Amino acid sequence: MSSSRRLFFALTLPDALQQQVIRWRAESFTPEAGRPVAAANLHLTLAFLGDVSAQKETALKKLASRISQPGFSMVLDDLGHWPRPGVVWLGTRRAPRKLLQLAELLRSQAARSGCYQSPMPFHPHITLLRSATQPVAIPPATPGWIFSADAFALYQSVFENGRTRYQMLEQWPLANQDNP
Ligand code: 2AM
Repeated sequence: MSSSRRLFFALTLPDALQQQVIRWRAESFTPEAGRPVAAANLHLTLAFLGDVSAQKETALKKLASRISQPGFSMVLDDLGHWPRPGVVWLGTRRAPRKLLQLAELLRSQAARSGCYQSPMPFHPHITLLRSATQPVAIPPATPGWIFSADAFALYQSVFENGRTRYQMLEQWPLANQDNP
């Protein structure tokens, strides 16, 4: 019998950036704005895969290991609120082409492997707050952090004790980093 896991490909926030973002978030939003995402759960999803069988997971890992894409940097200079899912997010006004190419590659490989693919266009973002269904005062600007991506990872979404935890299953390097 094969079990399935809820999976997604994502970029991991480096620890230093993670800490800067959560400090700024605590100063920038009131507790009523929404539920802060745990620091360790901050990530940028490249491709959400839904529930994936063990067999498909093995195939996806093999495909991911063959990806040879360059690293990139982006400026985190955009903020937004999606009231429908109730999400406040951090993103970029200038998504690097290399980021879009990596996401497209993973999304198309996932679709070809028979995984769920969101019909929504890719909008790179890091979810900062959840349950943000009421109007939120969005700060006019971010500190403009630079997010350098030199790897991508496969994560499992684990729901236990009333909490969601994202567990990294495997990570693959991106080739030599260059400018945004
Ligand atoms: P979110 O942060 O905007 O909610 C793990 O749940 C990751 O996959 C999160 O980054 C989440 O995006 C994303 N995700 C969850 N369900 C999704 C869906 N149906 N389509 C696209 N992305 C999804």
